[in-house]
Amino acid sequence: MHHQSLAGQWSFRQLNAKEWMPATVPGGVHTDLLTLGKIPDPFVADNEKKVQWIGDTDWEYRTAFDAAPELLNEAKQFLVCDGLDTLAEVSLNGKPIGKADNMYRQWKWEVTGILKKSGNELSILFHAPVTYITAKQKEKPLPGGGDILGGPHLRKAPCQWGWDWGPKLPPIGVWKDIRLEGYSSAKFEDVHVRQIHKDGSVTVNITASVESWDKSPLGMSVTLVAPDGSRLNTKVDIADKAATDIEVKNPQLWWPQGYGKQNLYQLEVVLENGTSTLDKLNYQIGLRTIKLKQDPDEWGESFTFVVNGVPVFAKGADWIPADSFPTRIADAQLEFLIKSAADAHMNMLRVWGGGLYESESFYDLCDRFGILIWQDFTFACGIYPEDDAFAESVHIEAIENVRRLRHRASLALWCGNNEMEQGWADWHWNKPEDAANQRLKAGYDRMYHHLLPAVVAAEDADRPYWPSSASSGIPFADPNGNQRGDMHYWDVWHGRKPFTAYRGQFPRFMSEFGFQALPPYKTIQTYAAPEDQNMTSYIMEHHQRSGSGNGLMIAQMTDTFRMPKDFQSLAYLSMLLQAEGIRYGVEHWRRHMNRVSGTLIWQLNDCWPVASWASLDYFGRWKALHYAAKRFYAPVLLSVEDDGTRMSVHVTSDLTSRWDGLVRWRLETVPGEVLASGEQAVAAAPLADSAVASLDFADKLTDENKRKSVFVAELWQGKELIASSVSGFAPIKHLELVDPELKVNVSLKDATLTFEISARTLARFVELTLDNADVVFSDNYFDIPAGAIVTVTAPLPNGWTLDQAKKSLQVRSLFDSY
Ligand code: BMA
Repeated sequence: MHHQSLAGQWSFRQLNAKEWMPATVPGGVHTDLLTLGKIPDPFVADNEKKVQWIGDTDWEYRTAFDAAPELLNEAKQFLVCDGLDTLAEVSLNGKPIGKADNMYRQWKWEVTGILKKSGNELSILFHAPVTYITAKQKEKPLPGGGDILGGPHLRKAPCQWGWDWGPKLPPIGVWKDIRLEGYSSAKFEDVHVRQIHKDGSVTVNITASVESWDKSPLGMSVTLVAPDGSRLNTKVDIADKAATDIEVKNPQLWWPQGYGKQNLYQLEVVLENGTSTLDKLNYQIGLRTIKLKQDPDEWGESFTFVVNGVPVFAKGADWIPADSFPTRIADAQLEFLIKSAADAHMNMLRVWGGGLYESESFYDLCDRFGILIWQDFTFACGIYPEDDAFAESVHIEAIENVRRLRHRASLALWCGNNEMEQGWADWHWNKPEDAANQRLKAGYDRMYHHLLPAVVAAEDADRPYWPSSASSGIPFADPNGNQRGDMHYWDVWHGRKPFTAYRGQFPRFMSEFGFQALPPYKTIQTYAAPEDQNMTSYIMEHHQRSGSGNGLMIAQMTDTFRMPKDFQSLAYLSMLLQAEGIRYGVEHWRRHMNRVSGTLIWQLNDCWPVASWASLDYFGRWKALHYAAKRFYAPVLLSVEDDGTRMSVHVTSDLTSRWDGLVRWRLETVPGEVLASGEQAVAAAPLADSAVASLDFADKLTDENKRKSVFVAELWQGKELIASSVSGFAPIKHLELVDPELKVNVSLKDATLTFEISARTLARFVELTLDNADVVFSDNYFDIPAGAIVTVTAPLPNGWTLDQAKKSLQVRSLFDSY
């Protein structure tokens, strides 16, 4: 076999334009034009509007190349495009070789006989995607599926048409790898790696089918390399199919983040003919069992992921494409995002259906960091065509992507779509008197209750399929209920309910809920000039896609905080508000972990700089929510259920063995006078919530000192303070803070900065930032009780001195915001 990459420098132009311009493949029109300086950066100000013509234009890409002699020596040559975005016509040496119309499919065309030794020219014509869907939409209007109407007519990422957090910038181009592949006599058609766990040992089963075009005898040889470097081999003869087992006697298991190590094995599967290699595939696998436990119980039916026999409380977030232009996402950027998720103790991400089946690098990282993946098929919030051609295209797309990803240790579940069952059941899509509408509903039923589950059953029988998110699992029956299945809870935010509404919900699995914040001020500066830095300016509203989202933020902000004194304080408060709201929900659901089996925050990341529900912004900056997640997703959680003058202290443990420690609590005033205090030993049961103490301070609190006092709880393990929490008896805005006179002592050792921050009186939500450098602090947006010192660390920015760090440090707390 021989592969020849065709990635690299190409040329492109508007169809029939005179001038060809340099292009990068994989890549796309927007990023190519941007590199050439031919369009303004669409992420700045309202430049997005100035580049809308791109999606209404046809584009040509071409490259010239010589074919490697080794490639031409093979019996057959193929052009393989891992992804074309989206409506493409491909020609080689002037001869049309194929058409594409689904960005999620791999396209493979045989080019034997067309390919020459030298002077080959490959050209790809991309039709304007917006023009296409607009015309289709005129013929047959389909609601939803993106802001530019008609998106469901084309198999292209729904969010690329614009979403309630994303711009309307549908990319166009060769968006994945492109290459020539040559084979002699045979190649793998499909390889399926499965694992059977029994009595402490694991059988890795490899089943392959091959495509061969002569009668030569074939063999398959398999090598499994364990994390410690030890190797296991096996070899079998092949007819048109082959299967072989590798017995792993002492398996080093793979665990999700927080439950154990992420042991990974490397598997190589080789197709051979005597001693020569005909084809070779490599897989990274982790040995573990994964099940979705759905057992009837007193509340309905459980929805719990069980890994290696351990029920896992899923702590995580929903993932969207990390850039509107996915081809420019660097591996380092992906790694930063996935590592940030793991650093905040997340163990699950849901790859949301309005985006992509992600890249190999993405799943490699999830395997490595122990992040379970809930993978939606890529359909969201729309009604899709019901015709056979559409179903067939999706059928192939589903088989290809299931086959590509099913060996992954991290992959936990396949899900049909995002919020479309809700659409039919709850959003008035259903019109029983309208025959055309009922055909679309039947199309829905066929796709998500028959076709896709059949693909998963046939191609990946070891994994659960779930029809939609949210769903009860029973077609069209109460898809967003508390009794069974998963839930999306949007009454806080879209419904403008207070955060306390979260405590009224007991979903079996919360797969979406969220609250927006502005991104950090440094990020706002990249899109809004000083004169636009006002919450209701045209530019700030352009970078807000959720209806009157800025107003929703302000409204809830005035429920919680005092009016901010300036725009920067408002940006800071918006982040605190988001962090506080989500903390409130997650702590409640973790306290009810016997009933609720997971919380996924909408959303982890952003695809451009914008006001959104994300905890990490487009540049990867940690918003206050992400630091809060690091605290509220900790394996041992201290939380306080506040109810008027009553404070109930809980310790919730995701550890598999008993945890011993101590809770210390104080009722104290803002300046630090202790009105009451106590301590209580804790023996936290494994995988359970423990109610530690319930204290009513009614007799200690008057209407007046309620606004001057707080309840401080601390969790100690020996001499180490593990966690602390501050709760009030009045809304935070009514708390009578005084200047905490924050003092910071900064020191440096081995490229790590240490900050010791002390407060004379209670300081709430202390924020540390460094001008001119982005660092992740070990903690941020934390409280400091009166007289206490909090120590946090951060890596010294490259090339910096201690002095520079001291000079660029900015500190503020809630007291400074009004
Ligand atoms: C959910 C998601 C997204 C959306 C988010 C915020 O419905 O599935 O469609 O971005 O809410 O509105």
